[in-house]
Amino acid sequence: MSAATLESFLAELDRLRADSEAAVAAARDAAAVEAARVEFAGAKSGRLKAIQKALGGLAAADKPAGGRHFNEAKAAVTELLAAAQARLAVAAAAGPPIDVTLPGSAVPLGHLHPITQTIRRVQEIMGRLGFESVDGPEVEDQWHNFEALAIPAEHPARDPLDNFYLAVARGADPLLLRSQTSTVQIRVMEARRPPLRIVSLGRVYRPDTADATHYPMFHQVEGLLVEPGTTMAHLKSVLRLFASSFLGGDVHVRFRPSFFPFTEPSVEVDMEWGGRWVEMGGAGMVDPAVLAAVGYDPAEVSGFAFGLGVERIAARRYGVADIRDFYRNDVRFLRQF
Ligand code: FA5
Repeated sequence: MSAATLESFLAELDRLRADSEAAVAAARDAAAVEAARVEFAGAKSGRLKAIQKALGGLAAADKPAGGRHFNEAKAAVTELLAAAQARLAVAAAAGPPIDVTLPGSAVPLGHLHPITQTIRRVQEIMGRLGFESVDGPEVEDQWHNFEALAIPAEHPARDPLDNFYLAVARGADPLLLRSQTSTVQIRVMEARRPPLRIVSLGRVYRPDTADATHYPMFHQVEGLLVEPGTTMAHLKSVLRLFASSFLGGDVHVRFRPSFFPFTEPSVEVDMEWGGRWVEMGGAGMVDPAVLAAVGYDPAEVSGFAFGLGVERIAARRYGVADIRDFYRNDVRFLRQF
């Protein structure tokens, strides 16, 4: 290069910078970056080297300005090449490029336990029938677990329900883990006036030995409706509507005479689904004595109540033969729901 004037010298530097930027931007791999480095910054025949030589041909007065611009251009080109090399090194460390068109690998998500799913489904179906979901305590006093439900201390109905007592201060009323969700009937009736339509779903505890249909901790759905003019026909309709929604298809409901101290008359509720009758729970008309004990007038209102076993209806719904499977914590089993 025989640049004699400062203008042509600076123009050559500008061209070099523009060319080097274009070459680095177009470089897709290490070989292309290396080729750009040799072309622009090569020690023997790089273009920077050639321009540096031309610096000597400038007029003495132009040399300081020419030298300053040359140094700037050299620094810019060097930095450009170093950045391109660093970029490639990072890309190489990150492995092969990602193909965003490939299907992603799914992140395994957990899901709700089948009993929780059943509880939510029951609440949803009963909600559509106008029953509000309410909660009650799992640690209960004897009044709500027994006496208010017309089960006095010496009553034989207490035996299968008497369960896990908590240590309390001497002289205090003993507390226990509730053995049925019927406790919530009493709590709600004590706190509110009719008309009432509630469901309560929760854990209960009994001294039962675990087998295919029993577990010492299980869940119940309690339903309570208190309105003037309520009859057994309403009870049966509600249970049948519930069973049809929950199990799907036309479910038949059968009442068998039974006894619960807090309902009169009392029945066992069976449901026929898939050609088999299965006992789902107990039910009946709220005993007038229970209504009176919570301050309702039995001449004015009547009500029905039912209590179903959640594990039993879940087992029926999902075709599970042994309710103990729900609590074995075997994810291969639980994953199916
Ligand atoms: C009761 O608990 C009454 N409170 C039901 C009731 C409510 C009657 C309102 C009248 C009015 P029972 O003890 O039968 O009744 O239990 C109801 C249901 O809970 C049973 O039908 C069964 O489905 C379920 N169940 C009872 N014991 C167990 C157990 N150990 N494991 C799993 N489910 C059980």
